[in-house]
Amino acid sequence: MKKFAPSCFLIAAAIIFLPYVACASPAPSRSAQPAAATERNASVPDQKKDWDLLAGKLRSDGIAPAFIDNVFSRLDTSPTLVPMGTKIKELYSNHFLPKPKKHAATPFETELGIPGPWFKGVVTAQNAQVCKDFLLDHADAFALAEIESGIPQEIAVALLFVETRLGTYLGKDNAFLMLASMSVTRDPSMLKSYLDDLPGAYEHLEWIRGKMMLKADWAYDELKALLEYCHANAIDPLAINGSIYGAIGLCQFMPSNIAKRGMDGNKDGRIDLFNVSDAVASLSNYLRKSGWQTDSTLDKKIKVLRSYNAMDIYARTILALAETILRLE
Ligand SMILES: [Ca+2]
Repeated sequence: MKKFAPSCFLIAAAIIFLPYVACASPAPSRSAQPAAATERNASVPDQKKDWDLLAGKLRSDGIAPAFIDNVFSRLDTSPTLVPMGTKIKELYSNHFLPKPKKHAATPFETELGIPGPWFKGVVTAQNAQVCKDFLLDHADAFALAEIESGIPQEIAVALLFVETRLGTYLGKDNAFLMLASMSVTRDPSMLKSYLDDLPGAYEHLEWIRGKMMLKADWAYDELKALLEYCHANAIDPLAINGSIYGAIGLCQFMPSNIAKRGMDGNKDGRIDLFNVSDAVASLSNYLRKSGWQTDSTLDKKIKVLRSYNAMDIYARTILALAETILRLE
């Protein structure tokens, strides 16, 4: 949830080694591109058959047939291996490869009271000022969200900054294509270009296959949620960009979270995560439902933020940036 030269970029490198991102934005890697992106973006064999099977399954699962047919008839792109390949590399590295060295706290971290690690370059006075200016520009939206959820405004704006640089970096990948591709990439034989780079990968093919099946099923459910949301709100799925794993909007929600935790912040009758009021209300509601309490311990707050994005560094960066905003003159 958090990119930019944008925060996502900051995260991108770290992400590759990070664990599965749970909810709102599995995503720091949204902008991450594998080293051999061109080669790895090779199409999945027999693409037409894959798309036809996927469209048929979606129709049989209750998505409006005419809507599905319209979307797939305009889809002129092959499935891409990037989202599944990147996810498997991340999961495999985290499970089988050596962990990074332990972080040593800097004086700045100690003084701020939020031990790192933090995403590089995010927790600065300059970024805190940008966040503060954004709070002033959208004062009503943040105030209402805080009243309704109890989530401090500096936490909400810091999360938006880490996720999408306050909406200035919303992801460059089509969310529909990413999720659809991930849902049809189910066999390790498809990921040779990724597995060749992972030490010992061919000795753990069944483990990899199991993870691929889980992630493909997860992506299919998210794809269904995305299509249901788009159909209900007359949105073209092919027009929505997002993260490499299909997270969308300023707050980088996974589509299934829109129905569960999305909020209509500006009260116009629909949830639009590309609208500041709706995004702030939604992310605040998400954190409230995850158990945020302002008087919680640091560890508890980290735990709540990690329900939004599983990376420890993600949670610490948001808390440190929020504290920096509070300390501005
Ligand atoms: Ca709205």
